[in-house]
Amino acid sequence: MATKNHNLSDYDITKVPSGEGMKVGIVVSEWNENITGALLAGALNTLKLNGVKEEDIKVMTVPGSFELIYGASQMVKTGVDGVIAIGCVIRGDTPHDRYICQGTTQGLSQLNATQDVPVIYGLITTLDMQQAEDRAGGKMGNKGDECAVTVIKMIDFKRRIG
Ligand code: DLZ
Repeated sequence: MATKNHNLSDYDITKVPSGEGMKVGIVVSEWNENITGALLAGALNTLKLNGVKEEDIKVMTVPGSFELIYGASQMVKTGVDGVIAIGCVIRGDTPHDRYICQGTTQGLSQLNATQDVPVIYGLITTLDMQQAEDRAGGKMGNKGDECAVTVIKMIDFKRRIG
């Protein structure tokens, strides 16, 4: 469970398989770009730190988090071994944000369960901008780092399971 002021993105680098030879697609939402840009930077940094080569990473942007579903569904067809979907939905004055979160979460879940490559959930859903900043390189870590470690582990899982 998430706890206050704890870096949620800490990981043991010795437990992460080498990412060498892995091809990773990243789909990034342009909404709340200050946050999604920081998440992307974290993901890229951690992928490279764990052996994924720059030329094996494909980054595409989509307008908003809701478009991550279509973006990820197209990205999986490009020959990548795994996809990270990055977005940030911040609570607004109407319930609109909740529909975006639900729709995006369901869409990405469905893709993850039905496609041949793993789709990693890099959507942060927060009550305000401060909470988003805390999770995009702030005191709670960087969700992008966590997604990078997760995609490497899931690609490795697929390779091991055969
Ligand atoms: C419309 C909208 C709103 C209100 N808020 C966000 C948000 O906080 N984060 C985000 O990624 N996207 C938001 N969007 C845009 C939708 O995701 C989507 O792009 C539009 O509804 C068009 O399909």
